[in-house]
Amino acid sequence: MKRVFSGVQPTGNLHIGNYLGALRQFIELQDDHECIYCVVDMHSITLPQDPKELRSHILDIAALYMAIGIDPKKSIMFVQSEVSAHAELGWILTCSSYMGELSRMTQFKDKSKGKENGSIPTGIFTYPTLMAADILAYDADIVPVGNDQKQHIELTRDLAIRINNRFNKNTFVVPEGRFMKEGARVMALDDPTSKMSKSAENEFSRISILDSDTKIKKAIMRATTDSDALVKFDIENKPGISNLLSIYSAFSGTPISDLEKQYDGRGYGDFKKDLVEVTINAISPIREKFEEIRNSHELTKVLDDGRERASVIAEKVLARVKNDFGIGR
Ligand code: AQP
Repeated sequence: MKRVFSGVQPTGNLHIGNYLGALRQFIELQDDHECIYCVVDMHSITLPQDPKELRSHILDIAALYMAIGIDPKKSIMFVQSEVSAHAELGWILTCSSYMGELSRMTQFKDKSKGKENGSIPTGIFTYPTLMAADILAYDADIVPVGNDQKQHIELTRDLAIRINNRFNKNTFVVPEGRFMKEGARVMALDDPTSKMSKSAENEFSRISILDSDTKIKKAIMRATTDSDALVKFDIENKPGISNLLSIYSAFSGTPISDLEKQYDGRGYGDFKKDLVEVTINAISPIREKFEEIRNSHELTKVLDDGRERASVIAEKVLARVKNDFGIGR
């Protein structure tokens, strides 16, 4: 069975971009793969977080994993900082990476925008090597993620191949990214030229899985479109309506071309009203399940068990890597 690894940062609650781009794949894969899903809390502290909120979001994300359908009997679920092999392997990979390749990461460029060189946190620079460690620590074959992570997966592959070539051994399994056809990159509702994000200031730029029906309706009805009232997919000239069409298609399973025909001549009002309904129908069952799981004893047990199972795998890989590098005795 092929092994799958992926993670989500607990920097806030999941939005529909995370869900459509990454998490839907997590569920699809768990029946015929060995799946390992992580709450990557060490990534969250690359930028300052309120400690109380962070701890609460870790459990929120874990509960959301289960609420969307991750079955702990089939998949391993755990919290990154509880398995120390991630940090150790992260350092080893940082030592094998180059300043040049890390400087080219677009996410680093975005997150450091507007900051003076001297005050850019080092963590947002080296974050991709920790992400590579997360994946390589499990000998993962497949990494289901959104499109925004493509470059980081490429770096992970480059590092694995570089180290394998250096030692002329299979020190690492070289993983592959897996991306959705619809929803791989959901854009912000207030600015369809940037991706939907948990940490964007405007809460109406995103729809979180735990949002109320009223908030969902408001966010969709005020989403940026254009003035020609034509429901047509055209990323270049009509990025707002194209984004909404992708979301509609991803939730309903209706191809975009069929949606264009369905809403031909009907304007944006009707389209948005139906999109509200489609979105609420898709995410309200997740919200209800989340409420049941969030404070349950079961969640604690699942994460404890996940930590033990993940540690066994990662420690074995780390021992192999340390041996190949010649560190330790
Ligand atoms: N807008 C998006 N569209 C499709 N997929 C997305 N992902 C994130 N945003 C979108 C995918 O969701 C998974 C988890 O992401 P993450 O939390 O680990 O980190 P991120 O990519 O930095 O997500 P956010 O929401 O933008 O968080 P902040 O605001 O904290 O930076 C990943 O597979 C990602 O590709």
